Amino acid sequence: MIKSKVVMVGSISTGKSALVNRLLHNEFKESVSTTGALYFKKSISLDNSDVMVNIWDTAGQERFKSISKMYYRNANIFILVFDATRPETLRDVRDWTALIRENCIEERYDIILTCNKCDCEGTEQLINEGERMAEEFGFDYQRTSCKTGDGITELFEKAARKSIKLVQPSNDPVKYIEAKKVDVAQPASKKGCC
Ligand SMILES: Nc1nc2c(ncn2[C@@H]2O[C@H](COP(=O)(O)OP(=O)(O)O)[C@@H](O)[C@H]2O)c(=O)[nH]1
Ligand SMILES: [Mg+2]
Repeated sequence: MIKSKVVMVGSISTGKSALVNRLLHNEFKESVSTTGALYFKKSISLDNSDVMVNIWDTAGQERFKSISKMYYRNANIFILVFDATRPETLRDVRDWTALIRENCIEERYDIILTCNKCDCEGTEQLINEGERMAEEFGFDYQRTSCKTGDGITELFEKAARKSIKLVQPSNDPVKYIEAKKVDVAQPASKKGCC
């Protein structure tokens, strides 16, 4: 079975934990506190295959946009969430994108920009702005509401489908070996000069 590491990122209170909660328990709570377990597993069935997604949620450290390096390591999919009721969270998407790029130089990853809280009133404009930003960056775009459940299945199925493309075990073994060689060579050559 294909395994994929899916990381929830985005500014605080955008609904990252609520999205995970919807996926796992199909429920919505007005106040969820993100403490305790931050790592979840779920098997997602697609037409021809099952994908085991390992979902990493953050617990408040996203407030400082400094999530631990272990979140980025071997990450395949980033679900980058903004809140359709708060424009600043869409502006933050640029910072999150830069952070992902800096931290995932060697990973093969993909990003799904997720516009959450689409059930709220007056969100049309931000929903559209989000779509334009997704086009600008070349990301997939998904609207969601944890309150109504809209878009949640689509979001995680998208993540699973993208994972298959990224993590095919025998995708390109030669490239994989070359990538490993580069990994080992860099620190060794640094050692040599100092
Ligand atoms: N109306 C509405 N509220 C939401 C939605 N998703 C999350 N919330 C609320 O937004 C707040 C923050 O959600 P949370 O999952 O803790 O955000 P996180 O900090 O990104 O993990 C909570 O009060 C949620 O109930 C949504 O789709 N619609
Ligand atoms: Mg949370």
